[in-house]
Amino acid sequence: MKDALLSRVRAATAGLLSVGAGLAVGQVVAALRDPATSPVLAVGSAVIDRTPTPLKDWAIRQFGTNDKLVLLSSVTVAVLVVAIVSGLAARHRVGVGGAIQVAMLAVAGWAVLDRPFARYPDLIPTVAAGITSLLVLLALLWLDHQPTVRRLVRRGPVALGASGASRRDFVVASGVTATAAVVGFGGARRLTNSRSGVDVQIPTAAEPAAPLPRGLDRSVQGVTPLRTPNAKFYRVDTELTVPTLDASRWSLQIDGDVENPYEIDYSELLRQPLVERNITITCVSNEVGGGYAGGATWRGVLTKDLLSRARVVEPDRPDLQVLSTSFNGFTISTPLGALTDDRGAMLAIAMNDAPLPRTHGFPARLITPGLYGMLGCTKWVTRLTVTTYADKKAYWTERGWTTKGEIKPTARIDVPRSFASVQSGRVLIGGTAWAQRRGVVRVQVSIDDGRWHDATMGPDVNVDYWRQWFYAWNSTDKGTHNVRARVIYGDHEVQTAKRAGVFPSGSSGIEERSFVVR
Ligand SMILES: Nc1nc2c(c(=O)[nH]1)N[C@H]1C(S)=C(S)[C@@H](COP(=O)(O)O)O[C@H]1N2
Ligand SMILES: [Mo]
Repeated sequence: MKDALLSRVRAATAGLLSVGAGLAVGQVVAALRDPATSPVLAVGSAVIDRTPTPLKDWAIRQFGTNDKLVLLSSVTVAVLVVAIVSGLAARHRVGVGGAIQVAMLAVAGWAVLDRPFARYPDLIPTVAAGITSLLVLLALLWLDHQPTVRRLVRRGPVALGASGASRRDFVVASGVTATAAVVGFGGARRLTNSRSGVDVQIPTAAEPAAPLPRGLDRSVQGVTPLRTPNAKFYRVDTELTVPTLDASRWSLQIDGDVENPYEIDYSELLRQPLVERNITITCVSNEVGGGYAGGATWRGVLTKDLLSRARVVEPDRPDLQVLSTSFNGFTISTPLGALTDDRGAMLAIAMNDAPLPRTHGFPARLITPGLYGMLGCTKWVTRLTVTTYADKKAYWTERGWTTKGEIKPTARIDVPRSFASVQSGRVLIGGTAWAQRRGVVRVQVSIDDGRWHDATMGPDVNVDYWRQWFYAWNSTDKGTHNVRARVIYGDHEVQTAKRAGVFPSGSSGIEERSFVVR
């Protein structure tokens, strides 16, 4: 009885370790070529692309920017369960165990080839993973004296010698395989990271942005800094790994309903007149009070100039869009007008005086003031196609999100934090507010549902940049209090109190939070 159980445990171990070793080899081979071709990531991406929108929103709400990690871990757990099953099956019929692994391989291969622009050589990491896992499975079961494997090997062309192996050999071999797999995963990760730095010189702008004034964050602790450092800038995209594009092989194609389609490469781009602007970008998935917004100084080439060289055929047609495509086929629709009017939309190549980081779209991305990221901020962009909304649908459009995504004006409270406990006396309430294209006029604060008080405003950088604010409140009553903040923007319009969720066109409503005076 006990023997039978132990034998099952060892078979399960063999299944698990063989697939683990295979995946590790797949990661290493992929890291050497292109990390995105790893079978794990390919399957993960395929799952993410097929996750229904409500489930995806739920994952983003529950896990924030870890949503992808959670999805990826679920895929990994599922794979490991199947791996165990393959080991158990091989104990009775080696062919069945092998067939289960081959089926997994086939699914991974399909996922790899299903990626946009995939080529057959992209299968190399998956095939290497499959061969490794089958060989390791056979070797471990052989060492474990599994008769099915012994029979197979004896009949086969290779003579593995007499059966001198002991159970101890199985344990040692398992330990070695597990260690090798862990080292493999770690090594693959380091390889990928070491290739993620960028080393280019971006020329200065012909029209530099005015330097940012001193922000309120210097005086009011906890208020969002006026400029978001690159390393702290929110990141939202559908990629599982950070794309590592090579600037010298990158180019941007401009085509569609234009008289002069053309292509521009990175070195030519650097020779164009560069502009620089301070712009706050925001994600449509940002909840009221959320952190998916950032302010930075962007440097690049105006899309207006890039598109005028292409000469749009009928520029005044109202249904024209620019479909921008990233290196792997992800797409975004931007109204043509937003890229050709005077707001200063650009193809950005630098962020806060540094080359665009890989996480934010290196070598080049779009930045469109006033529109949510999913409608005007394509990262790793390689193509701009002038077309109509009827002809082409972008990635999020197909998933039901709006195509008219003006960023909704909002005020955010940064301090006190939710349920923070503060000293009685002078309580500093502060935060930031944005109303891109319209401009923040002021922020008002209401405490315990009382009347609205004007906050003290931080520097006004420009209409497309966020603005810091604070309000000093003299607290007398101990206990729980609540605070609300709203923005007055543009032509003295008041931020709407109407609540909306993020789908399909961005959240709205007034942020309210509680804190305790002690
Ligand atoms: N290629 C690509 N570009 C993309 C996305 C994406 O998934 N893929 N996401 C968009 C979304 S939803 C947002 S909010 C912004 C975020 O830009 P950031 O990650 O630099 O902050 O990028 C946009 N550009
Ligand atoms: Mo977004």
